[in-house]
Amino acid sequence: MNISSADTVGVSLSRLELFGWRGAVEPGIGRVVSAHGDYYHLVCNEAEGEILARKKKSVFARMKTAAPDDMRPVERGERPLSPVTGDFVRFRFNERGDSLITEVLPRFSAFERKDPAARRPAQTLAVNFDALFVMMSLNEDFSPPRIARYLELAQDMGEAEAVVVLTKADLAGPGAAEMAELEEVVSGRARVLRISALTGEGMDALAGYVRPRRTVALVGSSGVGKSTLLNTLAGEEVAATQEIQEWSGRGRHTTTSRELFRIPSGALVLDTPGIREIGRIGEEDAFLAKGESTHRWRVKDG
Ligand SMILES: Nc1nc2c(ncn2[C@@H]2O[C@H](COP(=O)(O)OP(=O)(O)O)[C@@H](O)[C@H]2O)c(=O)[nH]1
Ligand SMILES: [Mg+2]
Repeated sequence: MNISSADTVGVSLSRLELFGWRGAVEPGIGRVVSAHGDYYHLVCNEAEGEILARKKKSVFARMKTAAPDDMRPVERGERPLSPVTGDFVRFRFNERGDSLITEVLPRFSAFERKDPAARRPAQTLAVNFDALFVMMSLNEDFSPPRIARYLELAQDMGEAEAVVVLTKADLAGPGAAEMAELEEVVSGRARVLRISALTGEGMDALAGYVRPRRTVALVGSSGVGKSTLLNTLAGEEVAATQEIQEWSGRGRHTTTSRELFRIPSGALVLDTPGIREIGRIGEEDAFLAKGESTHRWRVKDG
């Protein structure tokens, strides 16, 4: 891929715009490229590379109530959004130390795991993406019900397109009946693409999504090939991948946090760990990780 795409020729774009910002360019706006506990790495127009920022405590402090947090129904929007990787934020730049994040700007898309059964806020898996690649491999991991669940969650994600990306097309895949089942659950709600990072099969079809200043979010179970796809698109190893464990056919956990990469073509790719790593290990997690015959949430406590 070529860095000097048509998109960047003749136009001088700020760093923030190169990282996907499409609003008015003002000082003090950054994009979160990774989050590590209380620390956030931001890209912005104020500095080269990445700067370190923390949340301004008085803005993001949790409200104190008598009830334990997980017993209190939390309405969306009740407290300020906490930044996650992919967010655009306002921050107070500090040249000599940590900058302070003061606000999370509205998200144009968000992929969330809502769980009405457990009374806790939705888990935000990816934000501000133009395309959501719902990835699943064509080997043992293949499960149409899981894809159905992802597409269900993607329904109100905002201004973005969901694309089902079936990986490892070079391996002996599922039979015709299983493929028909997949087609049925997708039922025209999303394009279905088949790729192999190994042979390059189907990679051309991704070009329409992997474009300068557009963000592609990769979601799907651990081991399906998300980081491998990122590396293939980048043309170099930017993320660690894993060897599938022979005995289980399942991957080990390599990508442990979400990270946003700008690849040489100018596209932005958000790599995520499998749902199990970012969620609590519980019934709902197993649900997305393994797939079930029903598309409903299990009610955990009743
Ligand atoms: N045969 C085959 N293996 C692949 C392909 N893409 C990824 N893999 C392998 O699948 C394993 C898991 O890949 P990884 O990218 O770490 O998965 P992630 O957990 O979704 O990020 C690694 O051993 C990769 O080499 C593919 O297209 N074909
Ligand atoms: Mg990974």
